[in-house]
Amino acid sequence: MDELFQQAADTIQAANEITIISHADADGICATALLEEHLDQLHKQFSTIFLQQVSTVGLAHLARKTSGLVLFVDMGSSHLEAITRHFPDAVIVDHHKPEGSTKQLLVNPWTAALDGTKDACAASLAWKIAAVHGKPAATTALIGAQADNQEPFRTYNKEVLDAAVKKGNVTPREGARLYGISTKPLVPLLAFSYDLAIEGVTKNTAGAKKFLQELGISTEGSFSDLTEEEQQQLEAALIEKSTHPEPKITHYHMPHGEGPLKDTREAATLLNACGRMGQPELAVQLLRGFATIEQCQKVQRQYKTAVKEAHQTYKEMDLTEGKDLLIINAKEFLLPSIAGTLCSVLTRGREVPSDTVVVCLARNQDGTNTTKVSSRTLSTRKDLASWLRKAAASVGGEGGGHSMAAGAVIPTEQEEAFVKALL
Ligand SMILES: [Mn+2]
Repeated sequence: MDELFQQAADTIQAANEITIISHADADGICATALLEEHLDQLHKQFSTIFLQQVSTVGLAHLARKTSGLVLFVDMGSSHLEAITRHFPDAVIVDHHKPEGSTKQLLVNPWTAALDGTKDACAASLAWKIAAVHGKPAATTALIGAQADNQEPFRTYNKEVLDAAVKKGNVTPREGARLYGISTKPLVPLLAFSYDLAIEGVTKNTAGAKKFLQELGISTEGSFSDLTEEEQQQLEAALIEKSTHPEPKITHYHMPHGEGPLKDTREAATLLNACGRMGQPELAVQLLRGFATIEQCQKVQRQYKTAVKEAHQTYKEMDLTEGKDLLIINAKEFLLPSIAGTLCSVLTRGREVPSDTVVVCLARNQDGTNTTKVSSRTLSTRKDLASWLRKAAASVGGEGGGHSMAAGAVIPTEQEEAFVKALL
């Protein structure tokens, strides 16, 4: 791998014009922040395009808009042939399992007999590349690894962790499986850390309050307001009462951060919300110190509202009903990242019969002229993955997934033909 990092760093250094094409999730955002910072230090001209998903038809469209060196980040390994065909000058920095082969530079742990789900994420790979000629921020890479659930950290992720700890920018601390330790007041922290699963405390704010009172701990304020002794006492009590098989986790505290940027998990959640809301660039700016936490938290609240609104207004969208089937074409009125959530909410709710397949089409707003298709069902009668794959292929798109949750990407001008193919 060291040679790959070196080659990637040298290729970047030699390039005049660079386009980053990255995945709009927390890991892609962290990797992009590291690479953008690196490119700025090298005084390179660059632009960044974020995608919610990668597809052959989307890549063909993007190829017409890019020139110079194209850096694929946190994506691309599943579309090596299309990248080879459409992008003569590309470097792929990705940790997903490669499909097919490419003559272009592929920085991917799987090619070095490493496990891309554990040894490295896109952010830790980007960190390694940036570290060839510079000193990138290890905390940013660690947030990416946390976002992709790569714990326990090993290989390149461990290298990132060690670098952050050595600099005093991260303090690992074993404790209870609490979520929201740096942002939530104590009572909701206990009540809404669902994973702990404590009878009478989880999902029960009155119970959580009582639990604290019985320990003699103030119910006001937050976890960080407690003395070290109180923190230990509280966590020990929670671990003892928890019914989770692994009630302990390691919290990665970032002492120099603010609010959600004090904890790697909370940081990852914030970045993901910005990505889903179509604002991954803002999240990159936050990591690079050019945007505020308040700006990102506002987007996070908008995301929650958008899901609620989609549920309230879906009936006003273009609906097609078939046998045990509801197709919603939201067009540009719904963010594609919310479409899947809407399908889940509807199949789990009472508005549609329990064996209905819900399909939602929403247009990608990433300049690829594609439409994202999401589908969910609670019924086992139909294999959604093969059904969508076939329908998508018939209109020049591609699809796949699982039998009860699947997705597809199609050219936007084929929406009508695609809906017909589903009926
Ligand atoms: Mn990733």
